[in-house]
Amino acid sequence: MDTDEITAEIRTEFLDAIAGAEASDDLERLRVAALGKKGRISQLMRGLGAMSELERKRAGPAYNRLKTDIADAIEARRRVLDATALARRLAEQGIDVTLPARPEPTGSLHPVSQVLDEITEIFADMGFAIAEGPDIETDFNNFTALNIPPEHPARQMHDTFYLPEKDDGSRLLLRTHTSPVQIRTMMASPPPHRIVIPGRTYRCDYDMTHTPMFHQIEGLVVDRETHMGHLKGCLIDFARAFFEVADLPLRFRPSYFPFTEPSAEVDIGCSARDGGFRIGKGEDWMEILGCGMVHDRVLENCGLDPAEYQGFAFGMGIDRIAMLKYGIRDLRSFFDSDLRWLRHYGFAALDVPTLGQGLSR
Ligand code: 2NM
Repeated sequence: MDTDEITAEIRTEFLDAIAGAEASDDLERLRVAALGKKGRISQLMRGLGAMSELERKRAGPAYNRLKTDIADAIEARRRVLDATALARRLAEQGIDVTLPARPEPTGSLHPVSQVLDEITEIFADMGFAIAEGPDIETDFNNFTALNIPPEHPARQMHDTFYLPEKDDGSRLLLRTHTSPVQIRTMMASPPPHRIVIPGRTYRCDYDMTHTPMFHQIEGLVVDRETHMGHLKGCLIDFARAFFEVADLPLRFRPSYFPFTEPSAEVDIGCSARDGGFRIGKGEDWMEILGCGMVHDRVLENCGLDPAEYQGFAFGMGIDRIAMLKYGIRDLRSFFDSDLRWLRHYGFAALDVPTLGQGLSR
C-alpha cells in the first residue's frame, strides 16, 4: 500500500469510529489509539525516518493532515455529545422558575438586643438621643462625680472589677452602671440634655439572677424648671408603651440612691398567683426601674448651677426586663450562646415594628 492508501484507510477507520462514539470515555480511548504516544499516527511518524527524501516529502504533510483531521473530529464529536447530555439533563430536570425561592437560613436577634431596640425606640419617639461611652472608666466618672462617697459599699472590691493600679496610684475600673456617660455628657456641653444610654455594665456577682456582665439602659433629662412631674409623666408613658397595656398601673415608691434626691423605685401592677404571671392586672407589684431628681451635688460636680438647671434620671436592667416581658426564667441562659435557645427566644432581624405597620396599612 502506498501513503495515500494507508492514510485513507486510517482516516476512514477512525472517523467512522469517532462518529459512532456514544460517550466521552469512548472518544478518549480513540484519541489515545490514534494520537497517543503509542498510537497509530505516532507509529506512522516514526516510519518517516526510514523513507527516501522524496517519499518523506509526500508522507510528512499527509500524516500531519490526518493527525489534524482526527483531532478535529474528536473535538467536534465531543461538543455534540456534551450538547446532547446537557439537552437530556435539562429535559429530565425541568426547572420551574415560578417556584418561590427557598429561604436562606437567617440569624435572629437576641432578646437583649430586641428589648434594647424596643426601649430606645420609645424614648427616641419622645425626643431622646442615644449616648454611649467606654466600658472602662475612671473612679471619678463612675463614683465620685455621682456623689458615691469613698466608704460606700459599691466601691468595695467585691462589687467592682478594678484594673491594675497605675503609676500614680489610681485605678481604672469596669463601669458598674452606665451613669458615667451622663457625667461625660453634662461635662462636655451645656444643657438641655435629653439622652438614653444603653450598654454593658459589670459587677462581681453570679447566681440565678446576676451575671458579672449585664445590660443597663439609663436616661437623663437636664433643663431649666425640670421637676418630678416630668419624670413621672415620662416614665408612665414609657412603661405603658413598652408593656403594651394602656392603663398599666404604676407605683412610685420612695427609695434612696446617692445620685438622686428625691429617689424612687417604680413598680408595675401585675398578678403573680398560682404559678401564673400577668402584667397590668391583679393585686401584686413588680419593680421595673429606679429613678429620681439628679442630686444638686452631681449637678455641681459637672459644673452646673442647681438654681439654674435641674434634671431627672432613671435606670433599668435590660436583661431583667427582657426576662419579665418574654417569660425567660434563668438569666444565665442569656449568655450561654446555645443556638437552640437563641432560635427559640430570638426575634426576626427585620421585624422593625414601625416600618411593618406602615407597609401593612
Ligand atoms: C438609676 C436610678 C436613679 C441615674 C442618675 C444619673 C445621673 F448621672 F444623672 F446622676 N444617672 N443615672 C440614676 C438614677 C440611675 O438607676 C437605677
